[in-house]
Amino acid sequence: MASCEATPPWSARAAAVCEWVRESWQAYHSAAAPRDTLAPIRRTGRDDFGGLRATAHDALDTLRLCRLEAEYAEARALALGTAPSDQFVNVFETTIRVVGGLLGAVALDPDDVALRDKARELGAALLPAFSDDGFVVSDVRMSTGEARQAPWGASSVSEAMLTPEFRALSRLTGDARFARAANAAADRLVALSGNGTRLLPVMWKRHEGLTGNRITLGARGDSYYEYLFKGGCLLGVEHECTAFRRAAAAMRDTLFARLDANATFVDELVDGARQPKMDHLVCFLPGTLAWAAHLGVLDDDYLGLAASVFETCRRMHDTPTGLAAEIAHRRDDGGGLRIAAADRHNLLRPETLESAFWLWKATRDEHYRHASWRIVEAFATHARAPSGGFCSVDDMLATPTTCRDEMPSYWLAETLKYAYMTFADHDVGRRVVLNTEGHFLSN
Ligand code: DMJ
Repeated sequence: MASCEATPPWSARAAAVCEWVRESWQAYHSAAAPRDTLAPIRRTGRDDFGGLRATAHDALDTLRLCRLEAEYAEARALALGTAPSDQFVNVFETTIRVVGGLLGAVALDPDDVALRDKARELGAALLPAFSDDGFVVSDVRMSTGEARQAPWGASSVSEAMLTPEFRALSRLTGDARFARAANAAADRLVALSGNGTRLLPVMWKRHEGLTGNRITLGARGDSYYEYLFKGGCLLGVEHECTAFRRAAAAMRDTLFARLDANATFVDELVDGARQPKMDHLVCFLPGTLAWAAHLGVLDDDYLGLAASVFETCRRMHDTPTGLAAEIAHRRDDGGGLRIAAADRHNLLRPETLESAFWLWKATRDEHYRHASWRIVEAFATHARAPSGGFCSVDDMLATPTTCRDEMPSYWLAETLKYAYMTFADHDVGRRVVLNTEGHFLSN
């Protein structure tokens, strides 16, 4: 996989991002490894993903892209030393961060048999979550194979759609069990959606089917749609790609709301009624729509729609700090965005940067690189932990900001990676698949 030479100042900006990658890794490695994540204020580690060394796995392919070879060796050693957890772990988070991180490293170095075998070992320890009827329970104790449903008794549709990672595992290992398990769940979900004609309520119970009253492209729903595109259209699974096309039309017709001539908000539906609420998580969508239109999977019109939804995401960052809130509301007095007091935290999330990358690739409009630079500058200014690393922020409207004692692992996997790839103009092929955590599953 080649990287095009970027012209200044973009190459300098790519280098600045890699320096933040180095700083973030160093802070994690010195104070938190081998725990899952860095608590940057107390300068300690926390096991919030079952002690699977989540940050080490999540950092692998980003460190490689930045050519931080010594740091990559540290992360690789931690990853290879990871044992299946003896706690119940969330199957989705473990798949996207831990298995996804290993697969990302293997995609960039296909000769690394040891990392591939670790991906196989940890992936196999998740298989008890999948059952022959196509249901996926949320939690597994990897060391014993016990599978259980989360206490609320349901999985989300995002948690059950894991086709890109499990198909990659089958392709790399020759073991068909991985793809078979994920395909069964995807087939059931696609069937429940009327082959894409209906957007899905986000919760799924084994014996009751889809439950709950909320349809959202944000929390619990987001990556189901992302994976219809990536697993379906990019991996050539036609019925999933058809479902993606239909779902894109359904979103456009039932959830999109114009803020003005340039910006489109994405509502939620509760009991069929529009709710003018948009999670920052929804900001993965413009990138997905733009790339799908660029590849000819969707009509050209979707490129304009993608740009318009992106503009709403960009405006979420028009704040005193340049940081977005976790959730925005659409004002009903015409036009702008409203932030509720409870939603003012910023969790170093990647989605707007992710979409800027795909829109930059699809359009070559430097607007998207400039928008990305403003966002990472805001992180560098307002989300630095005093004693090293970066931190989520309590209130993105208040300056100076107050650090939360957490540096999420996706900061290294996704947020900084998409920024780097935008500024370096990293050359991804037309059919490259990155999982929902930003890990390369192919190159
Ligand atoms: C990441 O772990 C993944 O992008 C996931 O799909 C959603 N949440 C975070 C980032 O915000």
